[in-house]
Formats: sequence, structure tokens, C-alpha cells
Amino acid sequence: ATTKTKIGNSEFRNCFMNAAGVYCYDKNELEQVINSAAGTFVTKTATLQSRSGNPEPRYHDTALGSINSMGLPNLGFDYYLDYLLELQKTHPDRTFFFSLVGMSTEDTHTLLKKVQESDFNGITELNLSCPNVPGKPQIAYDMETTENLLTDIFSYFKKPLGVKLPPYFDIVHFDQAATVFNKFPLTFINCVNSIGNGLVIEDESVVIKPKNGFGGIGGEYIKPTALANVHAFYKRLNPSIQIIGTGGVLTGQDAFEHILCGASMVQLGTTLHKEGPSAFERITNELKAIMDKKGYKTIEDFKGKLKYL
Ligand code: RRO
Repeated sequence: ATTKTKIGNSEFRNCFMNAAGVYCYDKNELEQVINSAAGTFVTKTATLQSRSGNPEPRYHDTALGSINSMGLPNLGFDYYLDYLLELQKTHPDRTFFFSLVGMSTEDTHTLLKKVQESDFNGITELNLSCPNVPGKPQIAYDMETTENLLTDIFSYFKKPLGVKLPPYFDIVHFDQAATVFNKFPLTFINCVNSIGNGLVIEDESVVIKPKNGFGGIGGEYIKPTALANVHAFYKRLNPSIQIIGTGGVLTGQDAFEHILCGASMVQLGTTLHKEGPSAFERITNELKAIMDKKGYKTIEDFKGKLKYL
């Protein structure tokens, strides 16, 4: 079996990649993903200026997943763009993802106009779902703000663009969000970012310092929510908008389920953080073994084909 895939017009040797925020802070981490079995990488979400993020400790692993309140630490837009432009020369056969968001609407437009005017020929992921910057709400929970933002963006942005979404928890919200996204020429949506503002307690105490312990939840805890979001949007979106599935992927079986729900690409966050880039080879081999056993030769053979009772 092969796990190759396509997003927009770009082909990838494998449908697995990192989730933004994990193994993507600097060139050293990104190179480790390039040199693993992953199909590609996405950068840490970049802002116009570099940021040091929230006070530590700000990431904590638990038996069933993770909690983080990193607060968008990143090396700044220019660092990642320069590296991506360098990789276009050294790896002309590959396509990489650039994650971005502004600290204000104005900054977001400045960033996307810089991408539009640059030679970057990869795929841009606009992060509409960071739960961890004190005072800044998760943008995609506000449908009107999201529609107005995308209207303005697509007036000038002509390169492949997708959005990273927070999990939604109500059927009405799936309907409302899909109605908005279907108005735009998005290349993909990515479901889901961490479940925002959870609270992990150990030994009578919170485990991370920012926001008195509140942070985004990832890992095993969130797979049913992630699968529901992937499938809800798969059923509602124009077929031209592809879906990247993220959340609760520990094994090849988890990835198989994301693809069955409609995912064309699958990202590893908490699992990659816990296990390191060798997780890509393990999970790829596990997915291939499931496909071989079922007689599926490509992911198209089962993508979106979830059975109902
Ligand atoms: O940096 C973070 O705190 C962070 C971001 Br931008 C995000 O999108 N999701 C997350 O769990 N953490």
C-alpha cells in the first residue's frame, strides 16, 4: 500500500506531517521532520515580530495527552520565510506549509500580503484557533469576524491557503462554520487545534504556570472530538476544500479513522512531542499494515467512506 496524498496541486510522499507547534520552532527541529518519514512539515505559527511566549512551565504531558499554554512563542515571520525560500532551492521537489497569524487583523493582512508578494510557492495555513494568548479569543469561534477576515484576505491573496480551526461542539456551529468556509476558495481546513482552556491537576496543583493552569488539551483525550469535526466538515464542505485531520493520533488505527472521516492529510502533535520524529515511521507502517489487511492500495480507497448504522 502507499500512503501518498495530494493537497491542492501538491503531491506528498506520505500523508503524515507534524501539527503546527510541535517540532517546528526552528531549523534544527524542522530539519528533523524533513529527515523523518513525514510527507512534509508546517512551521510554528509565525507572527510579524518574534515572541518569547508565556512563562514556563507551559507544556505538560499526561498519561492520556497533553496540556499547553505556550503563548505563541516563535522566531518571527522573516526567519521562517527565509528558511522556506532556502528549502525551495535545496528541495525543489517538495512542498512545505507556512503557519501564520497576526496579533491583530492588521498584522494578519501584513503577513499574508508579504507571503503573496514573496517567491514562496508552498501552502499557507492561517491559524484561527490559538487558545493561549491572554485577552485574545479563538478567532474562528466568531463566525462574523471569520467571514469578514476571509473576505478581505481573498481580495488580494491568490496562493494556496487553508485555515486551522478550533474544535466545534454543536451541530448548528458546524452548519454555520461550513456555510462561511464554502464562500471562499480555501485549499483546506485543518481540524482540530487543541481543545481550548482545559485544566489538568496533579497533587492538588495545576501543572502549567500561565492562566492559572488553563491550557489547550491534545492527545488521546481529543480523538472523538477531532474525528467528529473532520467528518462534520467533510459532509458539509465543497469537495474542492480538502481536510487535514489532527487530534488524538497515537497509532495507525487512529490515522485510518481520520481518513475514513474524510482527512486527506493527518498531523501528529502530542504523539510527536512525546515520541519524537521516529513516530512518523511507526505510525506509517501501522497504517500500511491495516491497508494491506483490508486490501486498500491508496488512501482514496477508503477516504470519507465511514459506514453508518
Ligand atoms: O502557542 C500556543 O500556545 C498554541 C497555539 Br499558537 C495554538 O494554535 N495551539 C496551541 O495549542 N498552542
